[in-house]
Amino acid sequence: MFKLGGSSLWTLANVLTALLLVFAEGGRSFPTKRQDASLLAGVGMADITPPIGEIVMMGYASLDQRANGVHLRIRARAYIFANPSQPNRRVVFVSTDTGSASHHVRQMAVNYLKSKLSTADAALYNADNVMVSATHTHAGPGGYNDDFLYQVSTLGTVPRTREAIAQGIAQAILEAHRNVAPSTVTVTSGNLDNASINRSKKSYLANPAAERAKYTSDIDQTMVQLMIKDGQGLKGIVNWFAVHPVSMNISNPLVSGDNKGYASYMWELQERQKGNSRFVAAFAQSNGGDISPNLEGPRCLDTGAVCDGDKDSCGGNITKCVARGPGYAQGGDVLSTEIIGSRQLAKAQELSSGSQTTLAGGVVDYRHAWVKMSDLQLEGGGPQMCKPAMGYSFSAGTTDAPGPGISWQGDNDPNAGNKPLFDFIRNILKKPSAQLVQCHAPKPILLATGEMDTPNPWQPHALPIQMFIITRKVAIIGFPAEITVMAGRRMRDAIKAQLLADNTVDADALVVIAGLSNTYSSYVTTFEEYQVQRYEAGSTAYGPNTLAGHIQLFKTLAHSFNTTSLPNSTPNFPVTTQPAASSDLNFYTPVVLDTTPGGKSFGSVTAQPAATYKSGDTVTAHFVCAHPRNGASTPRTLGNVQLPGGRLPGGAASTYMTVEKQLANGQWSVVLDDSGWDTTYKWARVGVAESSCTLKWTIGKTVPVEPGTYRLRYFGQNKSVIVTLAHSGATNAFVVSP
Ligand SMILES: *[C@@H]1O[C@H](CO)[C@@H](O)[C@H](O)[C@H]1NC(C)=O
Ligand SMILES: *[C@@H]1O[C@H](CO)[C@@H](O)[C@H](O)[C@H]1NC(C)=O
Ligand SMILES: *[C@@H]1O[C@H](CO)[C@@H](O)[C@H](O)[C@H]1NC(C)=O
Ligand SMILES: *[C@@H]1O[C@H](CO)[C@@H](O)[C@H](O)[C@H]1NC(C)=O
Ligand SMILES: *[C@@H]1O[C@H](CO)[C@@H](O)[C@H](O)[C@H]1NC(C)=O
Ligand SMILES: CC(=O)N[C@H]1CO[C@H](CO)[C@@H](O)[C@@H]1O
Repeated sequence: MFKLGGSSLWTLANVLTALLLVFAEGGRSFPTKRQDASLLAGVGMADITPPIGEIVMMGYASLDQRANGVHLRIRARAYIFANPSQPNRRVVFVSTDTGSASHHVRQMAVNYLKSKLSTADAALYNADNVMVSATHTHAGPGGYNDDFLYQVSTLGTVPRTREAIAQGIAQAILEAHRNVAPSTVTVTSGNLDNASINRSKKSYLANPAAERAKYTSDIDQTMVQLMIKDGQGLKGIVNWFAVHPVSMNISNPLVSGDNKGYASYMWELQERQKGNSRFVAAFAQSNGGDISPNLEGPRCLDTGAVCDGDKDSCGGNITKCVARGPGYAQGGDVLSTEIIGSRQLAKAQELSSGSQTTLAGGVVDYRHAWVKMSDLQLEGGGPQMCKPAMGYSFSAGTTDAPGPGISWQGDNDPNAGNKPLFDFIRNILKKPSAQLVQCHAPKPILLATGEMDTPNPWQPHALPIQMFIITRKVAIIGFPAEITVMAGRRMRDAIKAQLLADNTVDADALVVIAGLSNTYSSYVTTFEEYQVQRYEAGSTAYGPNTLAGHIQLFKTLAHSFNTTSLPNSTPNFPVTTQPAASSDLNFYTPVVLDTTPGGKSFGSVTAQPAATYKSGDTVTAHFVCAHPRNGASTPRTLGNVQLPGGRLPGGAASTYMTVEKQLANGQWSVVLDDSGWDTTYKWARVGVAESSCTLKWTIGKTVPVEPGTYRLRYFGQNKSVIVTLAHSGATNAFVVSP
């Protein structure tokens, strides 16, 4: 979800301020194909956690929600597939724990990757065969988006965020590249109950009754899973299920992969505990545009009553109406994340032990094109797409995180004159042209993004569209937006029909939508849902026919698997070039100086843990610390402690904290870092340049712990005008009993 959040007028004022500021393997050989191998496959994973410390999270677009700590480190998970008869024709699927994807970041990742490979191997990868799909967690730091509307919601671009994500993607692909080997790749699907609800039922009900009658539910329960095995056992899985990772709410300040990140973490942890350290499990996004994990539905914050269904408000106030997750009463959003993550994990593991279709024979292939959306004309003399624009209800948000209450979902009366203030501010930015207003009707335009190109385009004019086929059994659509359940079903059906008509796939083939791939262009609803103008429709960028346009484009792409080449540029398929990278502009003040309270040094402990704990308890300690944007600690700077296998236990390149166990010889050994579910690191600014950090460890929550003597350690880097220095601090030792 993306909305003008927090206090929306302030956000609009912010946009204005922002604008004012602006104006002032060739030849590689493989072992001979084994009897059970069906494809070549490789898997890899890497940390992508960007700098934290006052960086706005991408997703809720609330300037108040800053990344000020780490719960679960975010990751890129990469998978390479090829047919053994064409080992150099590869497809690379990458799922990232990010709010959205960026074509600029993907290009940077491909460039990093190529720089690490031989010329022959570098030729195997390019942006055309690499698909990067965001899980859509709302708990990842922003600063990487391609277009200004999304950039401004996170206070601009942060070059180090882009680099961290791009380098992590490249690292994950590199790891996968190195272990590409004959494997048995299978696919299976099933239905997951009780992990999602539809948050825009009124929109869904606008779809034709005959169409709705084909389905049992207003959610998409389909879970599709690829599984990769070889002689050594389970190597990886890629799972697609449609649900928003908004279990962690708009107040959460800690980096997290949310429910999908939790599912990945838990399965990978279980395999590591069995000694299978190479296993990578992606829980990727699909057609979850209108799907919430907050199963208890929208309730009034003050009374707990069910909200009024028409406007999702409490007596007219939408800000009070917030959906509750299943853990609301017992454990807040962390428990809700665990519940929704565990349900996805349980179904995924059930699928992994059920019957499978083996992917063998048939080609593994890809298609990619850049198309200029507003030049696209529907076939048969149909209407043309609109330049992008966002509607009033875009600012209403959803019941997962409502807006400020100036607009509401379902605001589709352009003549009501109900927002004189909005219109006033909007018109300072850009009064929408009459043509734009007409094209988007009945959407009342809040932001004429398609007519705003300063300092960068506010929304994309051109979109990357991409498709993979993996044998005759699986097709993957790299969809550059969030798509609703019914819109996604129409898309899948249309693509399947095209692929079947071309005899490109078998009748039992599965077509998967990989949501939020390669860039971000907000939402896509059906034409009928668009008329209702709830949040998702108000955020459907290219007008009422946006879905029809995408279906036409992807059908053309699908058909090109049969004709071997893409058509030349025409109004029906307006191919264009990749847009230039946008300028790196941001409104963050740099960290200039870190200071400590009188008499204290960096790393001194201001609140010690207790002397003894039992498994299940939470250990807490407070430290005098420095701004986390200066950096964490790497294994190299960790000092005189033993690291398991020479690297951090969570596999990340750096950490803000460790849990250490005392060995018989008195030395300390790292058992946990900041990357897992059992630890949290949280920073807070004190006064002007002082900082306080809180470290927590819930003993044995997911990683079993032996009784013994332990300590918590904090790591940071303090900055003066000229130099940044690493420092650390440790708590007193404490005893953990069973
Ligand atoms: C709506 O509810 C929010 C949250 O409880 C509150 O802050 C705000 O004042 C309310 N607005 C009106 C107009 O009552
Ligand atoms: C769904 O989950 C809730 C708890 O979140 C539980 O109370 C309910 O029984 C579950 N329903 C089904 C059908 O499993
Ligand atoms: C988010 O969840 C936490 C508990 O996990 C709660 O304290 C907080 O009030 C919630 N925020 C909102 C906006 O609901
Ligand atoms: C295209 O489809 C036709 C009809 O099924 C088939 O005969 C032909 O081989 C396909 N061409 C390609 C290039 O796949
Ligand atoms: C950073 O902290 C270290 C350790 O406390 C201290 O020796 C050093 O002087 C500090 N550097 C600056 C620039 O404040
Ligand atoms: C058909 C269906 O799944 N309907 C559900 C839609 O979501 C609401 C909660 O918002 C449920 O009560 C319905 O059962």
